Amino acid sequence: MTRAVLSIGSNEGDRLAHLRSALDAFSPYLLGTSAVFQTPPWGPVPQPEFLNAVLIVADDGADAVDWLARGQACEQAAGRLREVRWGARTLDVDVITVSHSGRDIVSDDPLLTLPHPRAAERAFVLVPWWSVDPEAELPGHGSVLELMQALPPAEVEAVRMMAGMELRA
Ligand code: A4P
Ligand code: MG
Repeated sequence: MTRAVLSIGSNEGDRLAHLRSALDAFSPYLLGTSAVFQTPPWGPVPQPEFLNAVLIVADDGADAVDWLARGQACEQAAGRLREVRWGARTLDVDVITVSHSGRDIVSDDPLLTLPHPRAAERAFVLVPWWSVDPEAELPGHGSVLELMQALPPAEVEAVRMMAGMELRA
């Protein structure tokens, strides 16, 4: 059995509908769902604010690559065009961690790097993840709470929970 932590994000089109489409696709496997957070764009590309959330999923029959493939199928269904790296997108599904029977999978394969190489620096991943699993650990980096506390406070505060905006319709 694998358990995965997925970060979903959208900053183009009907952002909430795009996040909900990912929730629907992963609903057979869902263990947990964070609230929806509005987050300033991270990275070098100027672009609109994102909505982000974190899903925790598990499946007896899935390996790590299956989670990536399922995420990419959601991105395609949301009409995602891969034009600019780190640029605006209808839907992005990043695989943050995968564990197999409780053991964390570590991979430096560029097609699926685990844990996600930039998760430790991203408040838009850590804050929703911590909110759905306060005990969470990012393999090789420590607890999500400590990672969050190590970021500039302004970055953490800028990740704002959207009251009244539920992932579940
Ligand atoms: N890939 C390797 N490892 C992984 C993994 N753990 N999860 C490969 C997902 N994909 C992984 O990704 C490029 C390639 O990474 C894939 O072919 C896959 O095999 P992509 O989704 O095609 O391109 P991308 O998303 O533009 O690039 P990248 O590097 O994945 O960007 P990120 O890291 O996803 O960053 N700001 C806020 N506030 N919120 C966001 O959600 N997202 C991004 C995108 C930038 N800024 C953001 C947000
Ligand atoms: Mg991505």
